Amino acid sequence: MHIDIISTVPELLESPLSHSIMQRAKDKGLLTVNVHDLRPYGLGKHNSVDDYQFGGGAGMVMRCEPLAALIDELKSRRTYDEIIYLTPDGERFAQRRANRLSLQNNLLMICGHYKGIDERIREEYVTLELSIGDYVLSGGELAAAVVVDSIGRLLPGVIGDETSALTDTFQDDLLAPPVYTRPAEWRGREVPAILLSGNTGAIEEWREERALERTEERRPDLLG
Ligand code: 6GU
Repeated sequence: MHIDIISTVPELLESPLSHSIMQRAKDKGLLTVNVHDLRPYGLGKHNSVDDYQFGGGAGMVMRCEPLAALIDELKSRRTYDEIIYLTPDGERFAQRRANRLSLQNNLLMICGHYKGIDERIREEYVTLELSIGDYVLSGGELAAAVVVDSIGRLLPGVIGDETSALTDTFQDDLLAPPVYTRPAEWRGREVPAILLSGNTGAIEEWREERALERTEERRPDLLG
């Protein structure tokens, strides 16, 4: 998969996408991510990318021309399956969408700042608008990093244990059961004996019960 990201603060995206599983995906050639700085496409001698909003009101709006110039350049090089705008008024991002996006080849993500981008860019180019939750971030970059991470780890071959992405919380609409590692006793707290029993059938049943119990307690909304 290839992902292009348009940003006025490309530095914000470097670190989160350069470690751990994301770095492994890149090293294995399964994922390439290019962050494109919008600033050189800005207008005038100050490379302006934003302006006051028509009709008045606080907050700047990102202008059409710089975004269009960069998007057109990128579109001339690739055919995108989705052009995604990260925005708090977008569709709430969830695992189902991550699963679907992980099957695509080319994605373009646009990170807005200030009051957002001119509505006409959304009409002209954007095919999918995503929000990562009901709170406001100062820009789309951290949201883009969240979306890229959640997609990247689903690409076949990225996670060592091929089954582990499938047993995640949310993958089957249940929260994950508790997990333990050595030592078997720590500060007087013992690992549930069943997990040491070697009885794989009983262990699987125990995990399903704990997952259901935890979901009922913490996220009954997931059970519908
Ligand atoms: Cl995608 N962008 C911004 N700026 N804030 C957000 C968001 C996105 N999702 C939740 N809050």
